[in-house]
Amino acid sequence: MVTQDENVVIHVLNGPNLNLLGEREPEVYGTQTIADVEHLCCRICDAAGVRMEFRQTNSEPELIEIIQAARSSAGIVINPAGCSYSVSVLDALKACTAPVVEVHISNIHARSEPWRADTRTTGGAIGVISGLGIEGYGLALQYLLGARGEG
Ligand code: CA2
Repeated sequence: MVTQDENVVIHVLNGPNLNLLGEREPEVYGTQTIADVEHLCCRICDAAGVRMEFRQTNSEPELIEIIQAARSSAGIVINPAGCSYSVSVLDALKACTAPVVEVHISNIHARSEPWRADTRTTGGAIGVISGLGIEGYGLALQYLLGARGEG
């Protein structure tokens, strides 16, 4: 059994409408739900002995508050969804000492709407994973968990 280190917290944050994941546009977002995303993330953090806080909000101001509260944690995985184009969310991410990895379920560079690729928030992240479905969350967590051991 891996012992949980209660002092090490990784945050997985989700923006507007991701609570509806799995309900429509399965050809773009797949059929898995936000609960499936939480299970996936929980499994990975549990195995690493790290505490995870998983949040989804439909409110941009609330997302900013959540980011601020998480700013000095061990890491943040964020799918800002429709808030990906927000200067205020970018500014909140830039104020974080926590390493940030941005995730998009779909490949925002291959979508029919070119504006989807013009994310502002990516400027506040170490890197971005886009188009690998919900597996992107797992890969982002693996990166943050690996980076933690590198001192
Ligand atoms: O691909 C992603 O993860 C996105 O961040 C998802 C956002 C979209 O605005 C971004 O351009 C790309 C949309 C989130 C809402 O997702 C739903 C999925 C299925 C059903 C309802 C909402």
